[in-house]
Amino acid sequence: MLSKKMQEALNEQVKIEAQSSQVYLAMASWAEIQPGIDNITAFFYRHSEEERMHMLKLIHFINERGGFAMVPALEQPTVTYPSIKHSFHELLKHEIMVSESINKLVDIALDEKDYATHNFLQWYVAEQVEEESLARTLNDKLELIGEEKSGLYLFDKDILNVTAAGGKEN
Ligand code: OFO
Repeated sequence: MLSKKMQEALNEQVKIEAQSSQVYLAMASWAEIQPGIDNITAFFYRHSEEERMHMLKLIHFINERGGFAMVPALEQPTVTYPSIKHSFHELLKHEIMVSESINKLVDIALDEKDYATHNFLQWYVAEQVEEESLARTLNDKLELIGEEKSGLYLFDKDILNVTAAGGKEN
């Protein structure tokens, strides 16, 4: 059984994951109307789907543990970006914020001696390591290529090799 405090904190995370999905969905829609970056667009759409999966996983966990997962209202995400580079920079900032939030949840689980939730959260801890690492790699690449069209063309081809789920490149 979840404590009230743990349940509230997990419900907050439901909102963060849902909001993450919206943020990346908005990036995807914006990228889709930019010429020639189909793979970047697909990357953002896929990332948005993954965040929804993170949210659903939390919802099921809360409900299975005797709590009630409340589907939250969401904020309007940023809908346009000055450049592709900006959007990836925001993605990294966002993932860092999510990691901090997961770490706080882990702290609460330990405080509450809720070892089941602590165990459940380890999946998110590992996921955040992957997502931050992927976001850093992509930002580093964009830094190297600059804003030139030829660089973006290569970046768009390269991102095909990146799996959002694993954060690995092959
Ligand atoms: Fe849910 O991992 Fe990104 O935000």
